[in-house]
Amino acid sequence: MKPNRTQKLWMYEQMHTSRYFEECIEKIYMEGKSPAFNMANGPIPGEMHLSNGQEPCAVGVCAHLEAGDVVTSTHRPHHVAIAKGVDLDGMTAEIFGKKTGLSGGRGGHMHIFDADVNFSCSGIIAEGMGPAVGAALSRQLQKKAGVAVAFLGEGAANQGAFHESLNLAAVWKLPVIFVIEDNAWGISVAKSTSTAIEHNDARAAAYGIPGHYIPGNDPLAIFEVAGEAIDRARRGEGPSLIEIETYRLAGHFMGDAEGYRPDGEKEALFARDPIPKMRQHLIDTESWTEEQDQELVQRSHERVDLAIQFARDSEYPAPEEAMEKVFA
Ligand SMILES: Cc1ncc(C[n+]2csc(CCOP(=O)(O)OP(=O)(O)O)c2C)c(N)n1
Repeated sequence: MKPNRTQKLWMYEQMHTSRYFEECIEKIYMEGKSPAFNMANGPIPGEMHLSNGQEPCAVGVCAHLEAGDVVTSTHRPHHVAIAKGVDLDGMTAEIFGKKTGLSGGRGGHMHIFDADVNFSCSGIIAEGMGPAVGAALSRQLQKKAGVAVAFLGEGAANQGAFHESLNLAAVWKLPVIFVIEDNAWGISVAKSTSTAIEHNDARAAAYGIPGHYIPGNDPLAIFEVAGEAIDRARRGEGPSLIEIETYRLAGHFMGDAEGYRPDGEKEALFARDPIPKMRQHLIDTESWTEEQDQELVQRSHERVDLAIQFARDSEYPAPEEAMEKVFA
């Protein structure tokens, strides 16, 4: 099923929102971190993993999801959270460690939880797969509508949790979709040195479930394949595995010198930036005008600017609250 105009514009706007959000976070993250780079300093403490370049994976999949569907994401979660409809003010405040954050400022950027739209993520790689399988099982047992989607990186596909989750989901025919964002690098480790096969969709056969590989970091192709897999899960026909070729335009984390990248890789990736490509597609197929484009971009930027202002203006939690809401 191909996306209609409304769905294309929704995907394009979420991609812009996510990209601009990360451009702002990138700048703010560096505040207070010089002359000596200390992760603890500045308005955004801790590690920061940007997802710019990977927006197509998030929008192509989440375009098919409702608030009641479950999504688990990774340590690189912003694009997926935005596409799933996570509260942007609460997410931004969480990244800033503020009291108004979705987890009261305790989780930071790798631990965004929004129960209203059933979104969670984790700094432990492949960790979201078990909870996604559990959410799918609860929907099956309670005969409730809804699917679960677990996003993971290609590095995480070599974790034990990956294989255990696929097996259980396949045996019990659970309504869950596993989406691997293959950005070619697990920190500085190339996929070719960590994984014996070229594409992880081949692993689906070992569990008797459909596997799909989507080249080109193309939101339209992702929309089509994800739509089929999600419909299949909604019909009660069980899980699917999708691997998407995508690109991380930034380092693994902020502060990464990226010395492992071959010469010219970064330039080549920027030349294939999916956002201008989507814009050109809209011009070619949807009579998209410059004026409409500016309006959409401005709207997405205003939304982000407001969320950042909200986060900056919010209070930090009081030190005496540190032991509240934690297991002690
Ligand atoms: C269980 C576990 N082992 C190791 C790490 C350290 N670690 C953080 S990110 C990462 C690489 C992840 O690569 P990938 O899954 O491809 O995701 P990407 O960073 O490319 O988005 C590793 C090994 C971790 N967070 N969790």
